[in-house]
Amino acid sequence: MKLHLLISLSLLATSSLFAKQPKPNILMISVDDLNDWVGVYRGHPQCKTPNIDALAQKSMVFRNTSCPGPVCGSSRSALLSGFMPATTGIYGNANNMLDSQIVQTHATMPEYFSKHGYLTISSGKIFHKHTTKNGFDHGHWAYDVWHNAKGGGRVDEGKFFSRNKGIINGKKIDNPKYTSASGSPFEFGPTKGGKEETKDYKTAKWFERKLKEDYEEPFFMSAGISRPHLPFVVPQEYFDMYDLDSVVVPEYKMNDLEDIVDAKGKKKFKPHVDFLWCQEYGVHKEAVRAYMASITYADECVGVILDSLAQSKYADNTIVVLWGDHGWHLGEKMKFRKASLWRESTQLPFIVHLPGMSEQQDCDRNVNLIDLYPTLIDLCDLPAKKLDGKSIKPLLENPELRWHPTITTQGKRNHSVISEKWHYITYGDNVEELYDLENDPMEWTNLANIRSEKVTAAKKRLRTFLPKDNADEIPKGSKNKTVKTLDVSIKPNRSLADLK
Ligand SMILES: [Ca+2]
Ligand SMILES: [Ca+2]
Repeated sequence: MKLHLLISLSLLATSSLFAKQPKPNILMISVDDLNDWVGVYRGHPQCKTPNIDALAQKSMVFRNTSCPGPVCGSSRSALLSGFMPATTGIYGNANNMLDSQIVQTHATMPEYFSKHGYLTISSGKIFHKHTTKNGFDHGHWAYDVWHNAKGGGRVDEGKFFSRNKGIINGKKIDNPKYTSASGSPFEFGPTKGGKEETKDYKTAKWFERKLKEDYEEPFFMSAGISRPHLPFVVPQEYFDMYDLDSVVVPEYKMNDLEDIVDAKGKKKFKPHVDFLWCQEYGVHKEAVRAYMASITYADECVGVILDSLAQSKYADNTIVVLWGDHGWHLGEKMKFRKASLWRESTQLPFIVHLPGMSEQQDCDRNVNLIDLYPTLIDLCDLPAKKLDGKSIKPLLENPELRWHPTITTQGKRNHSVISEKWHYITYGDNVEELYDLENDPMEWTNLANIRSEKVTAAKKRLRTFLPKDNADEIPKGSKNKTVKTLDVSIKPNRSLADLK
């Protein structure tokens, strides 16, 4: 009897040992400020992204993905910490996630994978960058291997556009209405040199080398591509792919903002300064072409990394995830850039390839970048962890599964709740918006103040998804106490063993 038990136990141990599959590797590619103009998303009829489209052809394409927050800092901090802005108080680009109490006690996504046996490797923009008293905080502290991405490319001054500096096609045209307006530089134009000297291309080549190396542990590689983020400055060859005269400009209505008003009837929004500048100088097409050129350049860099993976021994056991951190307006709702709760800002491309997938599948459910951390834990069979998102592994198995709406937060008490049918927006000052996405995908007609049972019912249901608590914003980084020189030897006082 005793011997029998012993044999059974040893058989059990042996079989479970053999049953244990090696953990899949992860290749996560982030493309900064990439909106739905990616070919497969059909957000623009002309934008060329052959490499991302090729990835899509063997992946799950999530067609309705929201960002946790509609700027780099809040979106990335939520994705990487696993906690929403209303939980952490990280609402904007000036909030460093390390100042949030919950982040101080919980492992970020790469740290959690490192803690559980993965080798984490990163280069390019993954974490939002901050200046600190000790130099730049790149989020380098979260990785086992981190490479500082560098590169440039001198702009061709004769073909340069800058709203802030008052430059149109290389010519100085000062207009204080635009040059004195606030906002980071709105600039675009080609570089004089080729792609070989640019940062993202160099980053891609660095990953090409990394994918040729041998690893004892499974790896989690995070590649951050910085374009199409402003300035839209990329080599001339990408501008040449788009004929300026035939560039299609997004649709907008000049009276679009008039139906978003407070209780006194006062309009909440004005046309954006970049939009007005493009109108006044007739350069909307130039801006759209520069954004598309930047996307096509970013796509080529993504292609270098994906081709390297395909040619490597890791091709068949690596999960590939590609995401943009939020959307981007190019004139829709008389706005440029991000940082709004409208659909153009909150929606982004999100593509997941699992080993063995060989065909494109589409999922229309409302998912969120906050779901990525728990999803990767689930897919790699790491110990479960309580986070704000929810694993979308069930949707990767069955994209038709019933799901639920999701939210985006921009500053304390300002939220967007989106379902496949409706988009509800509520601001701390009680202004509301409601759009019928099926009949009004451009979000032109605000229904929030219309008296109708349908509207009342939609608002009531969507409001149930709002967070119950809204954390106070954590302190903003103080500019006069900061150092901008790189010092990656400085790391926060974090020990993986102590992090939850
Ligand atoms: Ca961004
Ligand atoms: Ca409107």
